Amino acid sequence: MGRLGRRNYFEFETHHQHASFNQEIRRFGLKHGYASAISPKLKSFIDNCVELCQPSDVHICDGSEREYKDLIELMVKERTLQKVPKYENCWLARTNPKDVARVESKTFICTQEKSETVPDTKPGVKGTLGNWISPQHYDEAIMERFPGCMKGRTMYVIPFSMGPVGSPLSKIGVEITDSPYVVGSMRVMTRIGTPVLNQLDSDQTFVKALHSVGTPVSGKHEFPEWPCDPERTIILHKPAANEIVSYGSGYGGNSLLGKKCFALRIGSTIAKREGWLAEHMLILGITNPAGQKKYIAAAFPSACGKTNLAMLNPTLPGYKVQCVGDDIAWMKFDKEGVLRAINPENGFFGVAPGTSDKTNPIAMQTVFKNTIFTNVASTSDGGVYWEGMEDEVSPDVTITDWHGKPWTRSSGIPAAHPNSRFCTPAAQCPTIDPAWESPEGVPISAIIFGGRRPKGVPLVYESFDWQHGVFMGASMRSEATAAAEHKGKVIMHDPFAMRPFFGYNFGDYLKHWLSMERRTKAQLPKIFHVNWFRKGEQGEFLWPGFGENIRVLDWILRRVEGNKDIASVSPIGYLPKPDAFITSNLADDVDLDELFSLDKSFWEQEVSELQKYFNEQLGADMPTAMQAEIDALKHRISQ
Ligand code: OXD
Ligand code: MN
Repeated sequence: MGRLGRRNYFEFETHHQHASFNQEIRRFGLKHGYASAISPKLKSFIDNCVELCQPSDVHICDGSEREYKDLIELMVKERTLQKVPKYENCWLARTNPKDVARVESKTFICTQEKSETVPDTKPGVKGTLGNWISPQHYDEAIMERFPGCMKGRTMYVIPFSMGPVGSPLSKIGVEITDSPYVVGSMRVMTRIGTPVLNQLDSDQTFVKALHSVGTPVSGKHEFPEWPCDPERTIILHKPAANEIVSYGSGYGGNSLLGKKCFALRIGSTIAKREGWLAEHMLILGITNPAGQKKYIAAAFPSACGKTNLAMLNPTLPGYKVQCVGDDIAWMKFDKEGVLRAINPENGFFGVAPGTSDKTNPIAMQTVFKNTIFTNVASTSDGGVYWEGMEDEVSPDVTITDWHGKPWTRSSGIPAAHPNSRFCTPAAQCPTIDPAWESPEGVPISAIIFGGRRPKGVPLVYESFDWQHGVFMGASMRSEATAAAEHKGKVIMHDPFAMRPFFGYNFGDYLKHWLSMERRTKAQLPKIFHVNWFRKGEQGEFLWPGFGENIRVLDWILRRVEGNKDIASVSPIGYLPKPDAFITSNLADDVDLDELFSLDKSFWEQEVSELQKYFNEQLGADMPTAMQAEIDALKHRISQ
């Protein structure tokens, strides 16, 4: 175990003195003069990380423009970034091809007891609802990787706020990293620097997040411009200590620790303790032609169109959709019983392929300034390219793929990695909602669940009540996408779109959702399920999607307003009555009958698959209310 022994480096220790911190900082040459504004807790955290990682330098980030420019310059020098000259302040990173997605199999939650993290699976069945690590193995995993891992590198300290600085719904974190790419991206995705540090000047608690890109055991980086250690990558969370430790990957959710690690995994455990919800949901506001505005939150698995829906460009005249957030919602009932939501993020880390003027014109107006692109292709006229942009690039430009190799349409491989991303400030989205940073959050009237379901699942249906809605969330399934390491188009269970992001036992998570019904005064939002991805016999999509999805939102809004005449009861929930949908100017070949058809044998199979899934994955942790919902669904289908 070496000189440092097996001591826990991140739980604050009282013996750390102010003076020792200042000595460390002097020794490592603090670049920004904040020592006096740093709280003892933060000093202690930095001190521990310095001792463990032994960086050559410590840089406390102030979040300024100047600092950002310096970091960009450094990354260009180190060839981590290249300029994208066609656009204003845009940059392109190409990662090591082994570091391109979240690594769910290497992501762990540490609790004393395994049952706090994962449900009681049936004997012999591999659990798919998270990975547990014991406190001992957690410490060992850190000590096998971190000692001296920042030698010769600068350690950046990023104070960041999830949510608007100072909002009662916001939370503070501090990420320590050796990656300037992470600092630059965190500056886009969260609020960082001096304003946050000022919030920490008392002895306020914060989430401690330590990240290193790591060094392979061989000591050699395959791609020096994108250092990482894919063989030993590990992402650790310890909810009891509000702690995140990530090693070996510089990419996305593995390294921008405010996003999945804090806002969802640690966030869900804080939410459970404090009685609110931290969810993988977009938030949007819809104004109808009468000028009435409502907000909804919607959960879809990664890469299923959350960003497209959040930036929807309605095809129906008189409707306006505005974006509050595209990935995460923190929601809490206020004193009046209204569910209020904030987007804890400050930017969009969106999947680039598939984004075009046709699918998401608002994103196309958003992402071509102040953006860090990762693993997209580049064009000879100084721009970027990805699958879906065929009509947006001039035919005479040549394209260089995400590996940096010449590419043509006949190459037979994608030019951009399927999980390539844009990282863009939310504030520059032309449809950003005026209340997107409102400290009290926006009032949520409806919650939508959805996934990619090529067969059997209608365009939209509504739950009978809250408990049935919770069951609908728990029953979510979707085709696998490229956001994580899964292969192929298998239909995966992804309850609440949270399967990769639960911070605690899914059985307890369900009980937490169910408990909302027992809150006094809570005005529970209505719950819906949508499926934009149903396919016909020939494999063609039955629904045009994108801007046309406003027709579905319109029906949802009218249901929220209490319109009873537009829905009829079906075995799976309320379905729109045939004439309840606005169909004006909808393409003639949209077959609404087929889109809403329910096939008895499909649903019999679905319910038995759900029963099997819950039995195997939840075992004794299955709430009785969920079994009651399965039984009721089975009964209704058999009628
Ligand atoms: C994301 C994801 O990056 O869900 O948002 O993978
Ligand atoms: Mn996501």
